[in-house]
Amino acid sequence: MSTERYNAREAEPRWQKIWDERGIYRTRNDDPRPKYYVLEMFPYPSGRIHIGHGRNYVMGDVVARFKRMKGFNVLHPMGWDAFGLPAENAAIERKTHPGKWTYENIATMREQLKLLGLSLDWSREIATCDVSYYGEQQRIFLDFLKGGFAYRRESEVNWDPVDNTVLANEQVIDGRGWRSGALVERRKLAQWFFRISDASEELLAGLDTLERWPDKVRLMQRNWIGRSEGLHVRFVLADAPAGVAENLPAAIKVYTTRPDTLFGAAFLALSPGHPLTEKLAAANPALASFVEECRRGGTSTAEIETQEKMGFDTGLKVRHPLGGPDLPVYVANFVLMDYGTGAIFGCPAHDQRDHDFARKYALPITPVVLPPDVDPASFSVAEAPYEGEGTLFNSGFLDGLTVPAAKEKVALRLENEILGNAPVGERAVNYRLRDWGISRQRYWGCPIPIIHCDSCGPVPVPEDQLPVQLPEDVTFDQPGNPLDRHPSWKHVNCPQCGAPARRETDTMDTFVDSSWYFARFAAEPGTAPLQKGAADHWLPVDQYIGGIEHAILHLLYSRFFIRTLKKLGRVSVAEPFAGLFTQGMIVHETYKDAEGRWLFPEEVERDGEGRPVKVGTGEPVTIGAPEKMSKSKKNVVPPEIVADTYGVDCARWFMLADTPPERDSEWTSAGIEGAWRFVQRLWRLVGDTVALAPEEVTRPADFGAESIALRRASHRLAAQVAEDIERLRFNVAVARVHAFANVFAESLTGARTGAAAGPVAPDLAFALREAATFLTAVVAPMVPHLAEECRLVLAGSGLMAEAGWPQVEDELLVDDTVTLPIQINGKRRGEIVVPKAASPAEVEKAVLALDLIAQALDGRAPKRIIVVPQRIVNVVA
Ligand code: ANZ
Ligand code: ZN
Repeated sequence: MSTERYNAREAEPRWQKIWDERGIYRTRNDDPRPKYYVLEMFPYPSGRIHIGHGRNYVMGDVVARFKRMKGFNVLHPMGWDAFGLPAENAAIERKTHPGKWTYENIATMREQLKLLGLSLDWSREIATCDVSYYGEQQRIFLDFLKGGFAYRRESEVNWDPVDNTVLANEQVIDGRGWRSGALVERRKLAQWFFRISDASEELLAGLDTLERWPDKVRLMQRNWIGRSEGLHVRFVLADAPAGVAENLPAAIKVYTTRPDTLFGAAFLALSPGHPLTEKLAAANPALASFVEECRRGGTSTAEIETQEKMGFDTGLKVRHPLGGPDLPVYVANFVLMDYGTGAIFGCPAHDQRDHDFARKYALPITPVVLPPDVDPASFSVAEAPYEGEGTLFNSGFLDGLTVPAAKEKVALRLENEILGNAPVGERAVNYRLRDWGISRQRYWGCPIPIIHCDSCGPVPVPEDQLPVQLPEDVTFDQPGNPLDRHPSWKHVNCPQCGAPARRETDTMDTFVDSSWYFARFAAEPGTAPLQKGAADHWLPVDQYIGGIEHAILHLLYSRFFIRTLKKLGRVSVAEPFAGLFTQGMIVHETYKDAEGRWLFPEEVERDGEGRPVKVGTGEPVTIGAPEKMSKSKKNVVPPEIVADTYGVDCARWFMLADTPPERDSEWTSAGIEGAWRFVQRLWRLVGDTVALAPEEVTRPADFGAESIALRRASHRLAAQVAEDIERLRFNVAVARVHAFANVFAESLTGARTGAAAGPVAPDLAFALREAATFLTAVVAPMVPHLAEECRLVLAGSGLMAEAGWPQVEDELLVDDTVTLPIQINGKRRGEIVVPKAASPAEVEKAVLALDLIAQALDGRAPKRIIVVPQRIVNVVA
């Protein structure tokens, strides 16, 4: 028996070096094997990684290694989502350059990822801030522009009036600028957009083809796109009171999904940005200042929706389209300009916002939908609106109809009513999805390749002047965009007329950078970043793995991007990710010292009585509940510490073992120690095998019962773990390995006992070596370093990293035993496992030998035993 411990600290770097030197994980596009592309969402280079970041990379790595063993040409690349605000903040705080900070972080994190033993093709590494990458992105932008998928329009931004700068949504905290603390205002600015809303329907339909995506994510995307079917209704203006404004339109068009509630309408409301509002405000200073007030506060939808409802009565009235009383027209802060028509009718009895509004402005609340089985006399909506299904009442020709039937009837009636030369009602489909504003007033991003000329307008940067590179010499000592105040960068001549002109100083949203990086990985290193042949070969990504926080925007933008590239003829695929998996997080306890300061786990130990204390000082420490690992709470574990103490294979094993991969998993020292013990056990099982059966054994013609039993277990292990990994059920795979280890250990003990009398029989030696080989192969994707070491002991040469998955013999998978229930005098008393081929006489003999029979019969012989083959055994006492 081998007593030597497995020394991960020595073995792991040694194997990593060998893999590296042999270039084992380099992928070639011309490899003839079938392709498999596995990708984890690439990281933002924020500084250092902790073990909590590692889980999705390890999961992806298991899949990559497994698919290689299964004979696929696997692409498993890594890169960096490297542009973004944190680098600028770091530049401000540390007086460094964002690029320097970013590339330094990348260097650190690359080494940390390498430590995890990931089978990545590092030759394809990219950072989105590499000029070669963002230069191609500028070409894509210009293609989008030419194809009509990009355009410029005025749109609102968050404006910090003290710092005189545009703020990103995440820089607005409780309505105030993050640095100045000033109340944020909304300002209009000309910005660039991608026309994603035109793709709403196809993005929705495409979801149905993504069968290997979690339902949850598909639902989130569906809701985000937010398709709704409703009616446009024109409300005719009554005669305006004197002095309101001149040249008013004849009617106001609203969008409603509840035309059935028209008889409950109490008011009309216009968005503060509605053209009619603007017209009215021009003649009404009080309204103008109300609109001004609405502009305060951030631009995010969440912010607009949570604000208190505010309205301004314009004095205008409209006619009710179905003959009800005239309705007042308000301007209201909760009506969005860029949804529907920017105008609504309000029905306070059946909508929460309208209810809030009606209570505030003392408008009538008339119910028109009666819930099922409710007496109209006792039904009240004074306190809360009723938003459910029911039967129409108080509604003239609609009375007695269900909500859907009433919707249909109103639609039919209004569609056929012509006013001027258009119908009063028109069916309409709306989507919540807005066009994607990509302009950011920041330095650290991909410059938008446009030149603004006073006479020619916005002009694309000509092909031969691309890429537009970011200038290096910038300062961050004052607020605002450094590109804007750079002395020379933006001053260029117009490519069309040659007159002095200005570069666009906005850069692109970093979501653009992450919308096509997976296509960049497809191209061989050193070649053009976006190549049709390469992208078509590798895309879609077969398995994409990442956090649920990216369920909506990143995935939706990437889907739009690839669809658009397809329309432009640059790729042939429509959907970028065929399979998606969202992994759970790693959580860890938090620690605080007596003063309430966070402590790192390595600063905490247990004293003699098991109480947590601070290392060195012995001060008491309070332990908090497990939370997502985060730098700010210090509940992080650096990979280096794990590698040095236990080896990264232990960390990998633990991350896969503990919980289903989609759920959060708690990192504990007990857990990682358990993983360590199991790694040692695997090593011993292999060592023990070699001690008993040191030589390669040729396959004997016949196998004894013990050998067959072990072989069955080995082959079942290989078959089942393969399926588990295919389905990403890593924890189940680990559980199977544990169970197998027990079976294997028993066989080894049996063989050792037998071996006292002489050498192990060749059939058993073969089965033992096969078991060890299978076990090594099956754990190889999860603990790749240990597997190499085991293989070396078993086979003497070759690399596990280049080995195939074990050949499973199907006949060893069929179960050849059957479990029969045993009844004594008609009552079920137990069961027995017998070979399927056993004769009734053999079954009877086996049953009689059972303790439970002897006990039940008190030593007497049974009157009769009836064996129904494959079904049941009946004993008559
Ligand atoms: C009258 C009504 C009565 C409504 C009722 C709802 C309930 P979805 O399903 O998301 O499409 N709406 C329309 N345009 C709006 C805008 N620009 N800003 C804010 N709200 C707007 O929502 C459609 C409903 O949201 C519409 O149906 C409209 O209010 C409102 F008992 O019309 B409803
Ligand atoms: Zn010009």
